Amino acid sequence: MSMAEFSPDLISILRAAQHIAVLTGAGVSAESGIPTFRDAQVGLWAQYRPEDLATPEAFLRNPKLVWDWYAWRRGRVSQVQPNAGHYALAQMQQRVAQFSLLTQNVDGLHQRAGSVGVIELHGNITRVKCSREGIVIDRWEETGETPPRCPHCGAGLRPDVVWFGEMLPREALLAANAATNTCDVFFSIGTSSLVEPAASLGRVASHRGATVVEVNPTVTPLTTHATFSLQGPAGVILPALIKAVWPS
Ligand code: BV8
Repeated sequence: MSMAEFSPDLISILRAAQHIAVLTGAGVSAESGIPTFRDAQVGLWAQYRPEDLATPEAFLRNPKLVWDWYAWRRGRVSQVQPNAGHYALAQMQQRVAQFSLLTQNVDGLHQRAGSVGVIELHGNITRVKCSREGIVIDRWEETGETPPRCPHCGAGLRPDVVWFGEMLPREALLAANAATNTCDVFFSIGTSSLVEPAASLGRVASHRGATVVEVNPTVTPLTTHATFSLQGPAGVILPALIKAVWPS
């Protein structure tokens, strides 16, 4: 996209912004080769819906199946790289007085692209925690049993992510609400705006008068609340937007 494609109003608003908040979803990682949550599952996992596996009930019912699904996803994340959209957000952070990056993604790609202080609303698939104590476990004995057992209490280990039906981490939610309530500009990038409570943040920002910018190839429930709707892939739009707003 060229500079001509962006509204002069958007460019001047971003240049003047003191606090930009950004909410990202699986769409930001699509161009890294990670299928979005609503893309069809592949291979062995094609028979399952993510919503049916990403729950405490699924883990209780079949801990090995859920552990193996996350182990497969962890392996896939380790083989991909951040894309131009991730890097553009790390650059934006350098250009703005205050920048809050809230992500629903669990792949850690924002951090690998250089973003700091990332607020992980749904946890991080590269971390593992004890299913009983809730503490992050870095090392465990591989006995061939899956899921492996907590070295402290012997309970099964699980991914350190927020499953459907589970509360979001309190600190992350407080930080996300604070950023939403104080930012000048709220970006919603690569999310279908369906999963709560993250999906409400854009509407809250819009209702309090922040400028809301949506970046998504398709229309979502947030689009009608957005001040600017940039329709296209994040990996194309974001680098072009950075160049247009901060050319030096
Ligand atoms: C909770 C971690 C208290 C696990 C995930 C209020 C109303 C209705 C329902 C609820 C509600 N409150 C709670 C619920 C229930 C539930 C919920 O929201 N259900 C939905 C489905 C209706 N929420 C919860 O359970 C949350 N907990 O609120 O606790 C509570 C509990 C029960 C009842 C009441 C209160 C916990 C939610 C967290 C779940 N964990 N992930 C894992 O990853 O395995 S959510 C999962 O979905 C991922 O984190 C993912 O990021 C997230 C959201 O999906 P998106 O990121 O938006 O991805 P999606 O595929 O949907 O869309 C991709 C988008 O990208 C598309 O729009 C596409 O067009 C776009 N795109 C594609 N390519 C590109 C692109 N955009 C830009 N560039 C591209 N190249």
